[in-house]
Amino acid sequence: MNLSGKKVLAALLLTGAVICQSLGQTIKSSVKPLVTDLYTADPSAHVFNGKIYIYPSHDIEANVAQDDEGGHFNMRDYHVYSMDKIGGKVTDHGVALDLKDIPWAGRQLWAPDAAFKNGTYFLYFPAKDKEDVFRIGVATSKSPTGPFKPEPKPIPGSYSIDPAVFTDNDGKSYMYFGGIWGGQLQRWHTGKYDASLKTDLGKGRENDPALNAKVARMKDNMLTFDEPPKDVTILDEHGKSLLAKDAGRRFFEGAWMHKFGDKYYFSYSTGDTHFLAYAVGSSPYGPFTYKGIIMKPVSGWTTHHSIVEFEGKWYIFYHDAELSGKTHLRNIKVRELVREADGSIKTIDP
Ligand code: FUB
Repeated sequence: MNLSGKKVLAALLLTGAVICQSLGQTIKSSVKPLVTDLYTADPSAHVFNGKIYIYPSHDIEANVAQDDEGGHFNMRDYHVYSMDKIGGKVTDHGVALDLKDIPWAGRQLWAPDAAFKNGTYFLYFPAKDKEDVFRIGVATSKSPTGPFKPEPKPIPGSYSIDPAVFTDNDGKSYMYFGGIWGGQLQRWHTGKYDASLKTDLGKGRENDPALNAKVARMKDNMLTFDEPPKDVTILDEHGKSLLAKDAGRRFFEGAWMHKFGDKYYFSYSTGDTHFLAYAVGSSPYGPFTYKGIIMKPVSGWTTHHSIVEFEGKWYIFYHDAELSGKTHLRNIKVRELVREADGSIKTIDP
C-alpha cells in the first residue's frame, strides 16, 4: 500500500467508517461503539416517527463476583438513545426507568425491548422479583424516550428474561422471551418453578429436544398475554427439533423477530457457543427452520442483537466488550445486515 492509500485507510478508521471485506458468505469489518460515556448492552432498536430509538441495558460495575447465574450483571436502570440516521449523533435521553421505582422488582434489570400501540409506548424488561425469580415487567409512557411508569406487578404468567415484542402487519403483537442458565428458562421446564435446574436440562438429557424460547400473543392493551406462552420450535434441515446437545445451534437467550417479505426470521444467541443465529418460518409461532449464523462471536461472553429496517436498508444492533475488555461492561454497536437474493443473511465476522 502506498502513502496515500495509508492516509485514506487512517481517515476511514478515524471517522469510524466500516471497512468491509466480503469473503464469500462472510463479511469482515470493524465498527465503533455508539456510546462511550456509559456501558450499554442488549440494544433493541425501533423506528418510531422516522427516527431510530435504542433501548439497551445499562451495564455498571457493581462489584459482584462473576458466576454462572450472571450475578455480575447487576444493572439498576435504563437509558433510551435516539439517532436521526445511522452514523448520526447519538442522543442520550437520560434515565427512563429506575429499579427503585418498580414495586415488585428486587435486582438485575436485564435486556429490555419497546413497542408502540394506540398512542402509548411500552417498555418491557426482565428483573428478578423479591424471591429472586426472573419475571417480565412492563412500563408505559406517552414518549418513546420515557420516563416510563411501571405497572405494579410483573406480566401475569411471565418468567425468564429477554422480552422481544414484534407487531405483525395485521396489528397483532407477540412477545418472544426466555434465556437458559442465569435466565432461568430451564427451571420452568415442567411448568412449575424448579430452582435445582441451574444451567440446562441437566446430565443425561443431552439427547432431549433443546429448550425453546417462548412466544405469546399480547392483548390489545399490550400489558398482558392473550394466551399461555407456547414453545418456539427450531427444526434442523431434516425437520427434527434441535437437540439439547447441539450447543452450536440451539436457542440460549436474546430472541428477536423480524419479517422480511412474507417470512418470519427468528434470531437469537446460542449463549455458551457465542453465535447469533437465525431460523425462518411462515408464521410468527413457527416452527422455524435453522438457517445459519448471523454473527460470529464478539469480544466478551454474551452476544445479543436486534434487527431493524431504516430507510430501505436493514441494520443489526449488537454489543461487544471492546471498551472495557470485561464481559459485564459492554458497548453497543450497529452495522448493516446484508442478504443474499434468496433472503438468507450473510454471516458477519466482527
Ligand atoms: O444483559 C444481561 C443479559 O446478558 C441479557 O439479558 C442476555 O441476553 C445477555 O446479553
